[in-house]
Order: sequence, then C-alpha cells, then structure tokens
Amino acid sequence: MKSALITGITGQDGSYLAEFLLEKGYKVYGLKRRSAIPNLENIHHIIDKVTLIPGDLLDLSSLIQAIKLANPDEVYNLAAQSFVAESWPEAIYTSKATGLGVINMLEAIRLTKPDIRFYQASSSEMFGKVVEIPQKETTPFYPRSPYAAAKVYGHWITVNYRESYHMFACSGILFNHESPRRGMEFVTRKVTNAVAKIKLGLQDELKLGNLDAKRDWGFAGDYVKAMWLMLQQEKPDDFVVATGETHSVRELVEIAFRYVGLDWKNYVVQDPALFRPAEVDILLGDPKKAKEQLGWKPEVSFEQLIHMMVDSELKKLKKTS
Ligand code: NDP
Ligand code: GDR
Repeated sequence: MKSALITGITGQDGSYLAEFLLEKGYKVYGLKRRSAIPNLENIHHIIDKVTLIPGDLLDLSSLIQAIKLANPDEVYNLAAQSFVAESWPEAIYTSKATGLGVINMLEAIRLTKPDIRFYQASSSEMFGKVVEIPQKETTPFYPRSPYAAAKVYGHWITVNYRESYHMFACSGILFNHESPRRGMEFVTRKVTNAVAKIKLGLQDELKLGNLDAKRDWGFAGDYVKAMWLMLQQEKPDDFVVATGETHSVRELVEIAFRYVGLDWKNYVVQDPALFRPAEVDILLGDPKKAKEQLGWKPEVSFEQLIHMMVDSELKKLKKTS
C-alpha cells in the first residue's frame, strides 16, 4: 500500500486530493496546524480514514517528525497563505509560509527520506503581468504580489532541489480552480454565496473589486488528479494545469445571477477598497504539455462549475434556515 503526506489537508485542494488518494488505496496522512476553533469542515466526511499529524510549515522539527511518523512515498505540499489580497497586509508572514515553508519541507525530506516523491503547489499568479498569452511552462514569471513572489521562490527552490540533489520534485503551475469547498473570501465562492443569499432574501447587495480581471477557472476535483499524475511519471518535471479558457469576473457574476433568474446589475456594487495594489489582469493557461504527457484534461466547464457552486450554496442555506 502506498502512502502520502498532504500538507494543507484542511484546505480546498487537500480535501479533494485526500479523497482521490483514498480511492486509489493510499494510506493518507495530513499535516494539521493547531487552530483555536475546529476547521475540519472540508474533511469531515473522511476524518476516520485519514491520519492527522500535528505540524506547521514554519516549524522544521515538526516536519521532520511528520516525515518520520508517516514514512510516506509521496509528499504533496499544498499548505500556504493562499489568499493573494491578504499577502499585502501580511507580506512577511506570507513570504515565510508560502515561500520558506517550501524549503523547510524539502529539507525535512532531504534529511530523512530523500527518495520521497515531492509535489509543490506552484501558481499561475507567478506569471503576473502579461509577458505572453497563453502562459506555458516556458513563459517568464513577473509576480505582482508578495504571495506570487513567495510562490516564485517556492517554485525555483523545488527545481533547485531536483537539480542539486536529484530529488523527485515536481511543480504544478496550477491556474485558478474552484469548488463548493473554496474559501469564502475568494471571488467565485463570494459571488456564488451572495447570489444564493440574495435569491433567498438574506442579502441585498454584493460588493466587489475589479470586474475586468480575467482568470482561467477550472474545477478543483479535476486538478488534484494532475498533481497525482505528475508524481507517477518516470521523471520529475513541471506542468501547467489549466482549462485554456479565460473569463472576466463580470462574466462570472453574470452567469451566477442569471442561473437564479436575477440581473446582476441590480445587486453588484464596486468597492474601491477591494481593488488590489497591483492586479494580474489576465491569466490564460496552455495545458498542452499536461494533456500530452500526463493524459490529463479538465472535465467540468466554467458554466457547470458556477452552477455547481450556486447549487451547493442554495442547498446549504436551505438546510440551515
Ligand atoms: P487553501 O487556502 O484552501 O488551503 C491552504 C491550506 O494550508 C489549509 O489547510 C491551511 O490550514 C494550510 N496552511 C496554511 N498555512 C500553514 C502553515 N504555516 N503550516 C501548515 N499548514 C498551513 O488553499 P487551496 O487548497 O486553494 O490551495 C492549495 C495550494 O495550492 C496552496 O498552496 C495555494 O497557494 C496553491 N494554489 C491554489 C490554486 C487555487 O486556485 N486554489 C491555484 C494555484 C496554486 P488551515 O486550515 O489551518 O488554515
Ligand atoms: P486569485 O483569486 O487572486 O486569482 O488567487 P481571487 O478569487 O481572490 O481573485 C480573482 C480575481 O477576482 C478579482 N476580484 C475579487 N477577488 C476577491 N477575492 N474578492 C472580491 O471582492 C473581488 N472583486 C474582484 C481579484 O482582483 C482577482 O483579479 C487564487 C488563489 O487560489 C491563489 O492561491 C492561487 O495561486 C491563484 O488563484 C491561481
């Protein structure tokens, strides 16, 4: 039986990846930092099937301990301060958790079990300001936030450990991926939650920032499969994972409101406080390499994704009301 250690198991991707690996017959361990109030909502349904190990990416000794306890074949490093907007007010913390956290995990592996296969959650945010469209593995990075700058460090240190120590270390450059388990502050969840509340008469307006920003949005459940596929290859490598389509925040809003029979223009208010100090205007990924080498492709369309998220919000709200 193969075993895997997932950092960030309580987050969106960690929960889908844990489900996916359990279905594949893996023994699944999750690194879990302490929280004052329980935050196991995303893994509640599989809590008896996974083993949680206490630890924090900023605490190297806890990572070494976790590797020793789990003795995993694969490590998926998904933990990070992942909310881009928060990375300005918490720039130094973000640099540590999202950037230095990666080298902590790589060092823990190198010092204890260097033949572990390692996955690093790199991000399309690293492309930042438009240099080339669509963005692919060879497109130069131009980070536009402390988060993105930290991810660039995490990406290159992963490449460097592969080249320096011949570790099986891969980076997945994933474009935005969403689901009903997305954190509430991210725009897809914020919009679909508000649409459901407005439909049910529980909210009357939705404050948003930049409606012109464009993103290549896919479904998180599809993207965790690509992570696993990367670690099953003969050689470690880096891959862009994306749908190859881009949509504006305005389109997202239109689709979500239209789905429940409402006109977004009657509810959406633009709030200058929600604009970012430096924006990433457009992300559009080219998933050709992942398609050809991994045999991966996205299964859920943008519209299906938004509908799935609105349906989920409506269901949850109706249950609690
Ligand atoms: P989430 O924000 O949903 O989850 C982040 C996870 O990291 C949570 O489990 C959180 O724990 C944990 N975490 C944060 N800081 C630490 C720390 N110092 N030590 C241990 N655990 C910590 O992110 P997603 O699931 O959306 O994303 C997974 C990864 O992929 C992240 O690295 C993200 O930056 C990256 N990524 C995400 C994309 C997306 O569109 N979703 C696209 C590209 C990259 P807690 O519950 O305690 O807060
Ligand atoms: P992003 O996701 O920054 O792309 O990072 P987010 O959903 O936060 O923003 C997407 C775009 O929407 C615009 N926007 C708003 N965003 C939020 N959160 N709230 C608003 O009210 C709002 N109004 C407009 C933003 O300006 C932005 O252009 C996500 C995270 O998961 C990262 O961890 C990951 O690396 C990248 O995706 C790829």
